[in-house]
Amino acid sequence: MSDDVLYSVNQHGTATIVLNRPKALNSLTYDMVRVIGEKLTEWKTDHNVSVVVIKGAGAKGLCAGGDIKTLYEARSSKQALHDAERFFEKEYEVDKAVYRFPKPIIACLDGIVMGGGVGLTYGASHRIVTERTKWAMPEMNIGFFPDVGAAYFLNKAPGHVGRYLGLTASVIRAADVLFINGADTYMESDALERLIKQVEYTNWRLVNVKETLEQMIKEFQAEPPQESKLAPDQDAIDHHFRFDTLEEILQSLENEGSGFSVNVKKLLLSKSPFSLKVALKQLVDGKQKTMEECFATDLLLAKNFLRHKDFFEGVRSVLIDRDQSPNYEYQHVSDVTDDEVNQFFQPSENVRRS
Ligand code: QUE
Repeated sequence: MSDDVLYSVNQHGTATIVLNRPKALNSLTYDMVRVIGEKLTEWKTDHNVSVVVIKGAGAKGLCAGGDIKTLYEARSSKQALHDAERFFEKEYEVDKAVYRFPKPIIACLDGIVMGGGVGLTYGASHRIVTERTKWAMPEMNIGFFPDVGAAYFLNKAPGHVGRYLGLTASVIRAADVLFINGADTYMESDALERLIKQVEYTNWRLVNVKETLEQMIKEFQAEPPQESKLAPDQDAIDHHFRFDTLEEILQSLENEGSGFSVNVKKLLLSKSPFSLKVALKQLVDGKQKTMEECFATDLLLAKNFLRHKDFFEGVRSVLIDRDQSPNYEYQHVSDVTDDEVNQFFQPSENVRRS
């Protein structure tokens, strides 16, 4: 067994999961999500575990997402395609297990928390952000779509801010993660380290776990250093992103012509037109879905993207060749038909391919 994920249980009832692939920003492999899933299943009913801590090793942060470089292999081998499908199945299963976990989970959203890192921690009961937090759903940068349950949790953000974040892949800081309901508490990174030490030293067998934990977190809690950037933009975001088609959103941004709308339009036009349309439908449909239904849709879409040119072009241009000039299948959103988008929400054996 590799040590890409570390786990431990101390004698006082604190269990810890450490994502331990710091050279790859702790991006998640199949073996990592498998081990996390096994431990959560075990700890759910283990009377020696009262509290779970999830954190990342190294200075950069919690987790940059999935191990995209390995997923990229799926383009050239049947075995790699099968492995990639298995990764998404296990990853989403573990994300769901975090939502359902019956004991407190403290998620340390310190530093980079993106994509798969967001998915792994969104369902945790006590999510803590710091001055170092950089949070994003960055999948639109690689011709993919905001997965790991984003159609569920981005719809928990105020107004249409979740759509904006998913489609533009914007990076946000602590105050905004709180604003979109992606975290529960702010504290300084140093304070978070002290909190976790105190959690580890506490004998959870002797106390009311929930009350004691919440009292403890309160003692370290502080006000975020920067104000929310999204809150002042929310009226503009809601105005432009209230539409259910990309054509209308882009037209609305064009009509306005302010600095903000020009920038947002430019951002959207840098993405795969096909990915944009699939993601918007996923997020619109997600409003009516349960968390579990959102993950089921994500699995279907992930498997279809593993068979679509734009995902590999996106990954190639950002992480392999780093030329930042993807040659996506379509040039304009108007070239992508509703029929093709709708087809993509069907199992892969039903997707027509050219
Ligand atoms: C979009 C993404 C990811 C990304 C960049 C994007 C992602 C991901 C990584 C990543 C970064 C550094 C690594 C690594 C992976 O980058 O999901 O192995 O060392 O994991 O624009 O979705």
